[in-house]
Amino acid sequence: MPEETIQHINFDELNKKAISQPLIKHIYTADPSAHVFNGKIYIYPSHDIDAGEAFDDLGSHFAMEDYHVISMDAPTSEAKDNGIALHVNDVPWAAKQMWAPDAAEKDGKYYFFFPAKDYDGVFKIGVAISDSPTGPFKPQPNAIKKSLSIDPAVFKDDDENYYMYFGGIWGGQLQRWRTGIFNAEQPESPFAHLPKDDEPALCAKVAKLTDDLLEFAEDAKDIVIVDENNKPLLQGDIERRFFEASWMHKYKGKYYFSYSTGDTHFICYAIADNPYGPFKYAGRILNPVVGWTSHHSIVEFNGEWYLFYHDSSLSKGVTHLRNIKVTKIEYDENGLIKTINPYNDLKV
Ligand code: FUB
Repeated sequence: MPEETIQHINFDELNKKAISQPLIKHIYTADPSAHVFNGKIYIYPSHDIDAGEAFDDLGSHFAMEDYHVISMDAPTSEAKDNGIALHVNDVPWAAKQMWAPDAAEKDGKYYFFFPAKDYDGVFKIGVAISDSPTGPFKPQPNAIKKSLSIDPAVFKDDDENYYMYFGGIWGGQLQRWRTGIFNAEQPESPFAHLPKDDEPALCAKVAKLTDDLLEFAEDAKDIVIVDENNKPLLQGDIERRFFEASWMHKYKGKYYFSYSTGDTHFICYAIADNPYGPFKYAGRILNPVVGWTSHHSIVEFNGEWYLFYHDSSLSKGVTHLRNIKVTKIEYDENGLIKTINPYNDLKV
């Protein structure tokens, strides 16, 4: 995830044209997973810092150490930072890189899901528990068994089953698990072990969670995204294939799987009749934002739908110093989401 040139961007003009402004400005935040618990919005973001790591295609410069929970009474209200909810030093198995998290509520308890690299440099996913949606969260001593890669998103279905969607390629290491065993060869290469361009794309994963939400109840399955001819998207289809940042929401009985295309910077989505898919590619939700990464969540509040997302406008384009934002989303009469241009007619 190298820094791309931002010389051409006039940030005063960009901020004027932006459809929304940073929700908080006193810390850098990214990867906002938003939920409505007890009528209030809680956002579970990454907490970006400048740890002085060199930029590379593995995302080593995303060296985050802790998490803060942000709360809002409504999407237009002031956002409140509730302080440190979990720190890497409190997680026995986690060494570094606290990347995009999520949370779920069950029976009055709050479960915080987060990826981090273990002491062997392998991304796993952990869970931590609290009686409060804002934490502090007490981590389980070990990562979730058979968890791998990054970007957990936990979806509660109407039948009270909970599913975790996860995975990310390049620095997210999903391609290293293709045989079921972690492939540690060529550790510096984000591209080694990827499928060829004319092969089916690597898929995000889904696993139903156990009743206590602490483990996978089944082996993770592939989230296959198919094109207009019902053929799986190919790895070379870089404007549509999955890269990272899974999210699931349900609209009018259909399952909407949304995700980032990474190096082409779109948030796209695909639709299915059940939580496992296959999902049919349906289009773009968000055009590219300032900064290399794009990551989002979608949530309903008082009958309206909102996209929480991030860009790097607050840091004037520093890719690993991002800020969370929110905007409304709209569906057409066929349930398709209207594509959002984050800076109106200005392209980045
Ligand atoms: O925040 C670190 C990583 O950047 C996330 O895990 C990815 O989704 C991307 O946003």
